[in-house]
Amino acid sequence: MHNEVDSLLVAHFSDLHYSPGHLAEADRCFGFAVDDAIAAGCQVGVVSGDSTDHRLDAHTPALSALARRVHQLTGHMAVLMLQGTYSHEPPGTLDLFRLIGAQYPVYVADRIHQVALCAGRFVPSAGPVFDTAEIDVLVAQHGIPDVVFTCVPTVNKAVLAAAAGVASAATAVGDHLADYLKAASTVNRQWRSRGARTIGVSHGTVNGCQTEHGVPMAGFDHEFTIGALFDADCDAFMLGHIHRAQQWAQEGRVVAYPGSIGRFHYGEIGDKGYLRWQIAPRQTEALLVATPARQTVCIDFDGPPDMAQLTEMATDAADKFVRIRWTVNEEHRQLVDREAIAVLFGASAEVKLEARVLPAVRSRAEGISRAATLPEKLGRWCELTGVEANPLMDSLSMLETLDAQSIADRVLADLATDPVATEAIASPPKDELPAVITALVDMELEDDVCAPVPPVSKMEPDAKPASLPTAPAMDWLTDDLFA
Ligand SMILES: [Mn+2]
Repeated sequence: MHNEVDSLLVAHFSDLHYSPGHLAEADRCFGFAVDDAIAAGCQVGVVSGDSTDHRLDAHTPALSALARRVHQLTGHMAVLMLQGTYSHEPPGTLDLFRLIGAQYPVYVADRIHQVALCAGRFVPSAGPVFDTAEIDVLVAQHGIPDVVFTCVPTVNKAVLAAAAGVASAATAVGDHLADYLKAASTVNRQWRSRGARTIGVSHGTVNGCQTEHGVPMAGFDHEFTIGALFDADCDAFMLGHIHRAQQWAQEGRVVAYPGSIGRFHYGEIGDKGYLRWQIAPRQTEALLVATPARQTVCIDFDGPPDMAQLTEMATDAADKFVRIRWTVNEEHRQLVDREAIAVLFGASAEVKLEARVLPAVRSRAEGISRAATLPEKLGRWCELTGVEANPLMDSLSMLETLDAQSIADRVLADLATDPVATEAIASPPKDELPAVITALVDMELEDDVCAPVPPVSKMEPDAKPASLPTAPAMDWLTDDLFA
């Protein structure tokens, strides 16, 4: 099949994330993709990293499920597995897969290098790229390869600097990679001139790509630029790491992410699938074949959930994974009827309710607990909140020394001598005063000042404007308390 202009069919899977938690989703989707790739007659399989989600023990059912699928593939095609993110796929995880090839082998790419696939056999380069002598020997022994891979697995900077032969360790990873890809392009052109197809495979972030949440990745610390990838001069560049499918084309060459095989998180947008590549020099295409990934429905409320809206949503949410999030103030948290929501979405595959409760932020009255007496506490509180202390102190001493009747008599007597203040009777202050005391007494146990203290100044017989808290002094009532 090699050395011809006809297309090579390659099945490209990525970010399988096999793990106990993701097993059902990963295996339903990867199982579908493997069956589909075999049925479509794909000739080569590529897994571009993150086959597993994290370190897996040998007895984990997820590991054997993954091995079974890869084994199934190798009954029909050679498979190249690339090392992905270390935290997902600890180095060495893939070693075992070298042993499970059936009719065709599994090749594990865990270093930066090139590897030729010759009639179902992988022949790697000794160094980062094939040198001319190696190419001559390879062609003499195996003929023209069906395809030559340029492999750039997840690497650390030191390894890359060594592989690319770049002395400056301070240079960014992206620069090293760009240097390496440029070096690879010279070799790729040689292969192409002999009739071999060329494929790049890597696991990393392309600057400007879009995440599965629709967020563009922009910055200087991303591994590749699209330009650097096209500079490698591969007919196809197969990427892993980003979970959203996307592709770029230039002069018949294509760079693409298939995205993750399944939908592993809420809020991931777009189809999930694998890429079926048709690769011919300068005539490459990549088609996303959707997998039966789970469907998720997400809604966020700024405030308590709107039950009418949820009722409407629920009609279309059967068998889907539903996440409902809301943000409420602490005092409104009881307004949400979780059970009613769960009943609404009874037919859904999963209902995840996430409440974000905004705590009432209390102003701390620092040092108030160290004040020994009630008047001292009141004094400290007035100091911290900017309230004039004298009228409150007078009222406090009155409360401490007189009974209710005497206080009332005294207020009335003062009013009789000061007719201007008569209106103050309209709002009987008597009921409000104990609240002040309660609030202050509470402070002995807790330093919080949480209850809005009633405007005590009304008790001031003179009702002088000066005794009323001035506007800025009242800020704590409205602004600070719940800021
Ligand atoms: Mn991944």
